[in-house]
Amino acid sequence: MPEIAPHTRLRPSPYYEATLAEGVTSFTPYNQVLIPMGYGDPDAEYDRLMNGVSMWDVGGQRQVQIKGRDAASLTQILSPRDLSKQVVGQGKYVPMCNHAGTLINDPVVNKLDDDLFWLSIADSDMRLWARSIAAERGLEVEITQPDVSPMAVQGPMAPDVVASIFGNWVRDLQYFWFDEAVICGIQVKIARSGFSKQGGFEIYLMDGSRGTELWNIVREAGRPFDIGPGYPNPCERIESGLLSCGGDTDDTTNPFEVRLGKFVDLEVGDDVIGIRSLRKIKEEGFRRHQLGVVLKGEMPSTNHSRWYDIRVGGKKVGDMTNGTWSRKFRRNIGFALVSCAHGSGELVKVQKDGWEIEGFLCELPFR
Ligand code: THG
Repeated sequence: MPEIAPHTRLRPSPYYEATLAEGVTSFTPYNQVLIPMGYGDPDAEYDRLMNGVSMWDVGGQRQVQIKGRDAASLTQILSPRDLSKQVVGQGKYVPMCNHAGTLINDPVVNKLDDDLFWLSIADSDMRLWARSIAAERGLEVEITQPDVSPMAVQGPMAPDVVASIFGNWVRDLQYFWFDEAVICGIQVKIARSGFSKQGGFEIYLMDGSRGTELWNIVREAGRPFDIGPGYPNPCERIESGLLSCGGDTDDTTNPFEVRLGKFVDLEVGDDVIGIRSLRKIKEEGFRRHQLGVVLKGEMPSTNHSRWYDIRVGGKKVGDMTNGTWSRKFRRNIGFALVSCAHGSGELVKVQKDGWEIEGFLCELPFR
């Protein structure tokens, strides 16, 4: 494989050196930051997440900071989910849309103060977006990308590791809530969150010069629990039904199509971007929906790097947007974005690399 040429547009995270020392074998760019996607032993990396504890460099989950008199107004204008009851110290998962109601990002919105928010973004430029909207609407806000880089600690033993560093109070944090902490003089925020369904925490490092130190603190605390490095695990996240915005969505996907309708509040104000389109889509119905697809055969299929056609009776009905060999179900599984005319239980054929693979559609999450 050719290498990815280094460039100053593509930045290392504060944990970069630490992950090299761990033997990282692959990266993917995310918000122009390199994040690890493998350490050479995918079975062990999956097993640790499912049965032990795993630590991830997710510094690419950048924070778009919105601060100032109109910060709460702007954050709501960007969010078709009602944030009026969000309190300081609480995060909320929010599908953000453009004016057409197309999903453009799905950040965790963290409320740090009444006039201070962080959008913990997926891979698209929400700083550019937020600044444009703020300027067009004449809002008094300052929008920046502060020096904040999350690390995730995920897996059933994550509470033991994080509590042994910061204290037992972390065990009482509710999902998506966060609080401040200091360890060895390093300022962090600790949230009950992370891109897996195995539970855990995210530690938001607030000083990029101390990434290696923080990594080593977690590494040491995790030693009794056999902690090891990991990453947002494609196998686990597909098994669990977690959406990858940009990976499982295209330039016309709306939140209803990809199971995010429950995070859209149609009663939010008319000034919220995309809300009129979303009301219309909800009323008129949408074309596609997201299901699981289970393929025949017990041979692990290789890397999934583009969308594959899904056919019924020789006609294309949608796309398989991502796929993985499921270690849990011992099958190749994936997400299907298909016409609403096709549903769970239906037999389909997936066109992959010149092959036609039989499979069936099912509800998500897989079980
Ligand atoms: N953590 C933080 N920032 C992030 C992510 C993260 N930014 C990018 C990306 N991940 C955003 N996407 C998601 C997608 C799903 C979830 C979190 C972030 C998630 N969903 C749960 C679910 O779908 O079951 C819970 C949703 C809910 O019930 O509110 O956790 O991981 N900091």
